[in-house]
Amino acid sequence: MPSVLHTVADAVLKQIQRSPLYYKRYNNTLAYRINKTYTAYGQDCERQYAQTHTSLPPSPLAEDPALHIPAVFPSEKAEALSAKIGKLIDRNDSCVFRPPREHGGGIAQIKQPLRILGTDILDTLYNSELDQALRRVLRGYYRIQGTAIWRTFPTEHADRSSWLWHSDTYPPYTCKIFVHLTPVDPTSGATEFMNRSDTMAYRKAGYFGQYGQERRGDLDVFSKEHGLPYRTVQVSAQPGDATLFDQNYLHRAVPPHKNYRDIVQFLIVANPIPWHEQLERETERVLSAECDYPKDPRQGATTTSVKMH
Ligand SMILES: O=C(O)CCC(=O)C(=O)O
Ligand SMILES: [Fe+2]
Repeated sequence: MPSVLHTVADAVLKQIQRSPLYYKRYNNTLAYRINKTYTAYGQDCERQYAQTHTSLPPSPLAEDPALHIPAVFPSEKAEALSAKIGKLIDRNDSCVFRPPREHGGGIAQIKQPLRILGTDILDTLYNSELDQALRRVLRGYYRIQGTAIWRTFPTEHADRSSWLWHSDTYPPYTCKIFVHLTPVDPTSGATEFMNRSDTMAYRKAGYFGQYGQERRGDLDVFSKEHGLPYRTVQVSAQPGDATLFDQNYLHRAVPPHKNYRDIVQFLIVANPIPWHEQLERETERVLSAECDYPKDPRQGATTTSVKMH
């Protein structure tokens, strides 16, 4: 049983984490300790990078939630990967995880996707436009923290928690990439995002979309109740295109209505050395890693990680 003192202390901490000064600084409502650790780490990486490079232009995700970068991976290879995913699903291979209906259903995830589907998809990060954009977002070098690949099926029952408006609530100096294996557009499967200032306005009005039970699908209704703008951004993409996004701005998945949607997702974290050198040092870890963030981002640190998106 938590003591009254603990309960009061938790309430005070939550109030601090949900105050404008705090979430504007960190763009999340995480505990102070994790934000402090990631900020110190990210600033160290940033300083090291700045010693040998000219200064970086501003982040393309400073205000906009997402950036479309075409043709980061050959479209025929993207389509071949999608076909391979289809075969694994059809034969109900042991690497296929289908969350049951009571956990949202609607998707099939490939476990250990880089081991099952191969590592060619990592070549994506050699695309110079994507590499430059990532350097601007992470303020220097970066690494692949983890990978997820899943298929989203057409459905009318949008009850997964990522189909509700949410912020992943990840630490600073992180971002996510989608590599599209199937086409998406606003009517079929394109994730919906809000920009930074709108995300902050919703937080100010009390909407955080952090925990499952506080997430809602009807922010259009909330916006009217609180006099807020409801302008959402969706990015159309073709197989082989990337969408880079800040997972802490409010967003939600939109189930496709016609065909399924296949996505590769990378979680990216700032790093003192380039991603491919890091990959050589920790190939085994990267091949198994999911899109959770580690509690401590420094090299060789404990691998305990936190899952939430
Ligand atoms: O599947 C999607 O479109 C969005 C998933 C999501 O919320 C995330 O990756 O953080
Ligand atoms: Fe998310």
